[in-house]
Amino acid sequence: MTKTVVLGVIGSDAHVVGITILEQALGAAGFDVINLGVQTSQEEFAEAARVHEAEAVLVSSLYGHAEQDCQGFHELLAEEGLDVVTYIGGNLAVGQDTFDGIRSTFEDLGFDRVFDSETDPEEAIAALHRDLQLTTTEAEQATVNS
Ligand code: B12
Repeated sequence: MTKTVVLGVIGSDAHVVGITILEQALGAAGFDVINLGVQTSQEEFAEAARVHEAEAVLVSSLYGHAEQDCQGFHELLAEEGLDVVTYIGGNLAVGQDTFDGIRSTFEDLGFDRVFDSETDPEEAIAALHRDLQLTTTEAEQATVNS
C-alpha cells in the first residue's frame, strides 16, 4: 500500500534545493509525496496531512530559525487529531551547539527523528520504512507501482 508523506520548508525559509532532492528520492522509493514547497506555515502542514491522510510529515529548515518556527507544531497536530510520524532535517541551528544538543532540542519539541544537513535521502527513506513498518516486500511493491 502506498504511503503518503507531506514535505515542506517551514516558516519564512526559502531554501528549495534540499526538499526537491528529497521529493525525487521519496517518489523514486515509491512514496506518494505531497511537496508543499518553501515558506510553509504550521497550519499548511497540518491541513495537508489531514486532507491527504498522510502517514508522515517531513519538515525542512535551512536558515537557522527552525526552533522558533516549530514551537507549538506538535500541539497543533495533536489538536487536529493527527497521529503522524514527524521528521525534521536540514541546517537546524545557528551557532556552536553540537548535533546531539540540536537533536534533543527538536526531540523535546516532539519530532520523532532529527536529521542534519549531511543526511543522505536514503537514510530518511530507511527510517520511514522502519517507522511506518513497511516490509521489504511492500517497499519493493511500492517502487514497482510508482
Ligand atoms: C543556496 C543557498 C541560499 C539561496 C537559496 C536559493 C533557493 N531558492 O533554494 C539564497 C541565496 C536565496 C539563500 C538565502 C539565505 N540563506 Co542560504 N544558503 C544556501 C546554501 C549555499 C546552499 C543550500 C542548498 O541548496 N544546499 C544543497 C541541498 C541539496 O542541501 P540541503 O539544503 O542541506 O538539503 C539536504 C540536507 O540538509 C537534508 N535535508 C534538508 N531538509 C531535510 C528535511 C528532512 C526531514 C530530512 C530527512 C533531510 C533534510 O537533505 C537534503 C538533500 O540531501 C547554504 C550553505 C550550504 N552549503 O548548505 C546557505 C545557508 C543555508 N543559508 C544561510 C542563510 C543564513 C541564508 C539567509 C538567512 C541569508 C540572509 N541573511 O539573507 C537567507 C535566507 C532566505 C530565506 N528566506 O530563506 C545559512 C544558514 C545558517 C544556519 N542555519 O546556521 C547557510 C547554511 C549559509 C551559511 N553557512 O551561513 N541561501
